[in-house]
Amino acid sequence: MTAFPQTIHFIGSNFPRRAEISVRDLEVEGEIPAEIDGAFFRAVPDNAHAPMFEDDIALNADGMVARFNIEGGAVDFDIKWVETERYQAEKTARRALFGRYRNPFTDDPSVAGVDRTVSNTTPVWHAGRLFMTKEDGRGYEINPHTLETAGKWDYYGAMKSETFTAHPRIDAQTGEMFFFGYEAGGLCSDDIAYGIADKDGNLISEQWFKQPYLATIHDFVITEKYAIWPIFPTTANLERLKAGGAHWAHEQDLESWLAIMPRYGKVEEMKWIKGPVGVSVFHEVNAYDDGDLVHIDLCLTDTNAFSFMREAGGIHRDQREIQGALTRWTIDMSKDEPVIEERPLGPPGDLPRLADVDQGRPYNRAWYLSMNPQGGPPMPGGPVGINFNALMRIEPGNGRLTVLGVPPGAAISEPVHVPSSEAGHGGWLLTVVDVPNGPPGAGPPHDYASELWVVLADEIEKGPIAKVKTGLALRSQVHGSWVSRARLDQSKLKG
Ligand code: V55
Ligand code: FE
Repeated sequence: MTAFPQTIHFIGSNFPRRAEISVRDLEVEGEIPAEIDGAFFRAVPDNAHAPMFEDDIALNADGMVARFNIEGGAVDFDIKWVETERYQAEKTARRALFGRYRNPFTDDPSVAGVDRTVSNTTPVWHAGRLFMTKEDGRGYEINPHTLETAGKWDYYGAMKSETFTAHPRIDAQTGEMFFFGYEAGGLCSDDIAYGIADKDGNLISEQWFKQPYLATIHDFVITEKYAIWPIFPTTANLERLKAGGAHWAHEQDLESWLAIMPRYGKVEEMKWIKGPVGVSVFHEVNAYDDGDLVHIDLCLTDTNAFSFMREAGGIHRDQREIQGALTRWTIDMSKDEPVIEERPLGPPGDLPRLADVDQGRPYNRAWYLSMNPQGGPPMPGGPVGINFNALMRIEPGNGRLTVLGVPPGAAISEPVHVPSSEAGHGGWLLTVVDVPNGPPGAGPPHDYASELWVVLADEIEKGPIAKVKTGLALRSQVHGSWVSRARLDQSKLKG
């Protein structure tokens, strides 16, 4: 194909942009507090080439790394391709050579054995290095100053896992990064690798264990005592892949699992706890210890939220009929056979964020995206195909909920939290809002304008205190990360 399909994966804010851009001194409406000094890195899937197959999906697009650099109230914007092995092979050929999402059996024979990962999911900062990650491969290191790709990261050969999650968890007090890879032993292996990197970025442990079925494990959680993998029944199947089919299919009749072990312990100490049947979670908010109790807060839905993962499992349900809630699972680890107690915490939604210092510890606020039914028809785009249109702040202790609305028909993407050093100040959120109405008569992708909103993290209902006008209609972000100036200045790679 040389033309792009006209499906939800390629229209609205998923319209291919395919451009590396640098813009200095974006227009700022209002004033950005001087303490907001650093970089907001964003993972943006985009298509370097039209896909090989008409039914291609947004999760399969090449990774781009974008950055809003904020300094002295001024904002610069940059976006560049992550130059993966796959990107380079296709660049040379001037066309797509890799076929369906996570299915190498659909590739052009010329790229057999070439690493397929696209690094399109999360920018991760740890120990002075920036990585672009996707769960089907290893991360690629990016120079945070130039956005150039430095190469694949394997801890100087120490890491054996072939995959690295897009959702590692960093303990802000110890500086350690806890992470895992699933399908760690290669395509459709049932191995999970659990790794810890110390505050200086050295791999200090890697242990492997097996999962009960071949699930997609997008995220996990840590507490001060435990590492925990919630496992949901969206499964892979090698025979289906060989037949050219989907990597993932949701299995509505299969139970979920919690795998829990001491975070510095041995995988032999793992406890397996059975959970509800058929449910799905992509992102956990947080988890923490409360005496012998462990609370795990999740963005739970009653089936898989991605239509193509449902349909591959023979589940035909309208996107708008999917039920869910921000949900707390509590287990009592003093019991020989702990069970999951479940209660709702808040309205449905996804893309949760936490202040870095709250990771794995008792916390009293979090933010996530949701759908406001009064917000007008949602803008198409994003990984699922429909964008969120509301940002929520929740206090999990008491259920207090506040909402940041956006203009009718606008889309909002996952925020980052910027802490303040002022006592009692909750810091800020930065989030990209895509506002309908581009220049008169302009067609896609110029029919909306992307703005970076600066919001008081504890008073989101008051609306933005500053808006940065990019003058562009940006393609949908997946996840983002905030990196302070102090950290950027101490980066391992220099500008
Ligand atoms: C997700 C995103 C992915 C992926 C698997 O948000 C799951 C969930 C952007 O890529 O490959
Ligand atoms: Fe994610």
